[in-house]
Amino acid sequence: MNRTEQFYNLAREQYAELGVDTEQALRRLDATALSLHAWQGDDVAGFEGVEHALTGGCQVTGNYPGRARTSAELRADLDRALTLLPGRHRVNLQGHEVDRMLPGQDRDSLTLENFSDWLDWAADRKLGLDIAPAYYSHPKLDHGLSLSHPDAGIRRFWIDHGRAIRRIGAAFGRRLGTPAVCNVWAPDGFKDTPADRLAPRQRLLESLDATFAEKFPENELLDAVESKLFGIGAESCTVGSHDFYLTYAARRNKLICLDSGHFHPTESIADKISAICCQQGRILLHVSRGVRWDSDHVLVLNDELLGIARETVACNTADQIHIALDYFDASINRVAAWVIGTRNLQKALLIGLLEPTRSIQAREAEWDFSGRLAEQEAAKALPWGAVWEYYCMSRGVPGDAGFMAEIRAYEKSVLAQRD
Ligand code: RNT
Ligand code: ZN
Repeated sequence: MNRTEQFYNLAREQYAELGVDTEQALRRLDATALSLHAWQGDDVAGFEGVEHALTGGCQVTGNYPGRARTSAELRADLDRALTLLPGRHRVNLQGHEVDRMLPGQDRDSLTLENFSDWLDWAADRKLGLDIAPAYYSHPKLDHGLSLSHPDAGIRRFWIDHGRAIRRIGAAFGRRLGTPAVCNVWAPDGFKDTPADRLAPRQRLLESLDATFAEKFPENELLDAVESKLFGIGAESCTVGSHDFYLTYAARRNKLICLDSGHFHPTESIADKISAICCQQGRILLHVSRGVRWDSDHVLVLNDELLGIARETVACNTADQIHIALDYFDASINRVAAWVIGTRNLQKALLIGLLEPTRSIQAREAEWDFSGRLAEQEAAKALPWGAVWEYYCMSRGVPGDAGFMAEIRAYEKSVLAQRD
């Protein structure tokens, strides 16, 4: 028996004394598929073969060598990252990360043919695929507006783009046997104080209803709508605010996408999860890390992430929470960004799964808030790291001390050859 197994057995005993079954926790972690955001690998640039400036507030900073320039390169990088993550996951695409564009084609006329290599790749690996329309970085994002633009022709273009992506997502769901989550996030907003906040929101509402008019069974497609507080160039008003989309999602039975980088810096989304789930709401999480104005830093194991993971474990009783990652950092190795961030999210979920919740809730039920606080704080010192390292080893992936060597080797042999 090696040291990892020895440490795990001791940890397992300690948790068992607290009524926590570590094997059950690991089985639940195995069953928690995370949707990996492909766009960390191409800096949200897409592969349309035309140079669209990065607009809509998706600011990617850094120029670390080795960015994926084609969907094939992006799949190679994702393959590498996935081999360093325990469990089986999903991959999340943007609507411009196409395999190819056909002559004369634009985003409003995309079909499955534009993503056929992605679908074959996912099917070969038994991965789920999610997808999102790309309402940004395109000339038709005009004066910062897409679905809420006053020109009906521009709105029609973006409505057709969203309708096309939903059809593609439903085709993913049919072939892969797991519904594609199709997340609508439109960057529409105003840099300075708008003269009219109502009309753009009325137009967004109509455009969304037109986008979602075509019905698909929920075993093929799940629609989500994502709110945002502000973006670069949309500091004064975001048309699709949280108030707008939470209402829309409840009225139209859509998933509400909570991006943890999209709220006031002191506002955590952890407390929103139970408030939505207790009303049969369904949630798409975009787990990210906001740092000052940037909503998209690589995840670190901090209190915000621990809180989101704990609440997700506590509320996800009927798989109504879909967990995706969403950040982009071009200042470090992009495969390392995927692996470090995703493993941190898995650690946070494991810590939530290993919490001696029954005992802590019993203290609360007895109004023993002193005991509750003592046990909550004591839980932080439990040996979750020994369970994590055993989880990695037993699922055939390197532990925390081992994965960077494999990423550095990949950088030397593949990424460094690209520029
Ligand atoms: C933008 C939103 C959105 C994007 C992706 C690329 O701030 O978070 O989810 O990150 O569409
Ligand atoms: Zn997001």
